[in-house]
Amino acid sequence: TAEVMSHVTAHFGKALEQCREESQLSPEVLDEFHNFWREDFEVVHRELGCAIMCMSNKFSLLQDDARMHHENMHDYVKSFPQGDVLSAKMVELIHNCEKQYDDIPDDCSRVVKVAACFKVDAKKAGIAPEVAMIEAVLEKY
Ligand code: BOM
Repeated sequence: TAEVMSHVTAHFGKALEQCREESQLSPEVLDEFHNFWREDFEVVHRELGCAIMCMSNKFSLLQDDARMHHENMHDYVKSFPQGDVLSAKMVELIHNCEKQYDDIPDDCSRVVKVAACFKVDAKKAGIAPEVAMIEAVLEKY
């Protein structure tokens, strides 16, 4: 659900500042991670892909090939309130997007395409959070 996704995003987003330098993601492109979900934010910058990869690695969500670690992602999402209602869907949506862009050799470029695909599909599935929902739970993490 969107409520659960707001918690996952709030927690995941805390890793952005740890990753900003190495990913070269400028605050002008994305200042706070939760703006990822804004209607007018375009998920297109290669540096955002690098940042998402770096952030994911902080929580062991990727395998050595920079693809999602299914079991760890499942457990990560499950660790949030009512996470069990979102975890399987989230893994399914991300994996479906990974399959569509598997031919892109550059990891950062591929991950940003996967993230953009995930944003579209999460909206379609009705599990994309409103930014206000994320802001309401930021202080919990
Ligand atoms: O193949 C690379 C897999 C990358 C997984 C992350 C994709 C989604 C990132 C963008 C949105 C994040 C929102 C919430 C936290 C996700 C863990």
